[in-house]
Amino acid sequence: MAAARRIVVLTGAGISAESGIQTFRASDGLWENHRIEDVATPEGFAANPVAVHQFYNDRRQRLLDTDIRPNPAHSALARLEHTVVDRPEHDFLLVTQNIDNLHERAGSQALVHMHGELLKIRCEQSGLIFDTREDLTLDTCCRCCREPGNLRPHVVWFGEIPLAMAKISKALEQCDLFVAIGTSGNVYPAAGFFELARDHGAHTVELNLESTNAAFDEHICGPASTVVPEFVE
Ligand code: BJW
Repeated sequence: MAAARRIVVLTGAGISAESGIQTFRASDGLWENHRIEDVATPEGFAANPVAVHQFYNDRRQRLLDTDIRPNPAHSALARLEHTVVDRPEHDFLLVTQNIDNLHERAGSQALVHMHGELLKIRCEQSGLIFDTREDLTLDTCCRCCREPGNLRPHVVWFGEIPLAMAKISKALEQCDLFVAIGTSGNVYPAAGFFELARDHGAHTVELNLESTNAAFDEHICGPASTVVPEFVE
């Protein structure tokens, strides 16, 4: 860690599990009770927008109404960023697949939400993005076009292109340390990031409850709230 100058960290649902947010593919995960085709594809949304808005409204409500807060893993990554960016010729990018807001609440700033953000919605006509915490009728009419039914969750579904890919690819090609935390490696393109970084010379490390891919250079197994602070400090 001390020798690394350019660091890219990829996080997945596992980093927020100990904050009380469900992962996707565990036996008690989100995909147990919801079919991906129904709630996480453009086709599912076109077929039943009300049900998809409900799925995301429920998750928003849980994020806002409960005592869900960042855990020590989120805080450790925010500290790492501030340490790294203070050093000359060092760089740091945190790429999260998560749509919760726990990284920013922990203080991370060099952050990309590649699968979108739960608390935002987007007008499909104009592309304008709104914060759902503002006074807005979520699933009927948007401020810009006043048309009904143009709003959708600002998230990336299967078959859609993840956000900020150019920025992410550039950082992966330039980094000398790539760290994946709490992601199963089931979903592309994120699942291929470690190979891109490794092919450009980076050391690759996985932190997870269990090893998901033997091809990482290093594996650190354990709960994120314990192993991430240990790894960072
Ligand atoms: C802990 C822990 C603790 C637990 N401590 N660890 C073949 C056929 C068809 C399609 C494809 C194909 N090959 C590739 C594709 C494309 C497709 C894809 O990957 N499909 C696969 C199913 C094969 N991908 C796409 O369509 C993507 N777009 C795309 O590829 O566009 C083309 C393109 C790309 C780039 C440039 C140009 C063009 C889009 C994918 C969108 C994914 N969207 C979702 C929903 C987002 C909104 C929402 O939240 O509702 O994103 S799906 C879901 O999975 C969500 C997550 O971000 C994502 C990854 O899940 P994650 O985070 O890994 O969670 P889990 O549950 O899987 O794993 C948790 C891990 O944590 C586990 O390993 C645990 O062990 C660990 N853990 N507790 C540490 N306490």
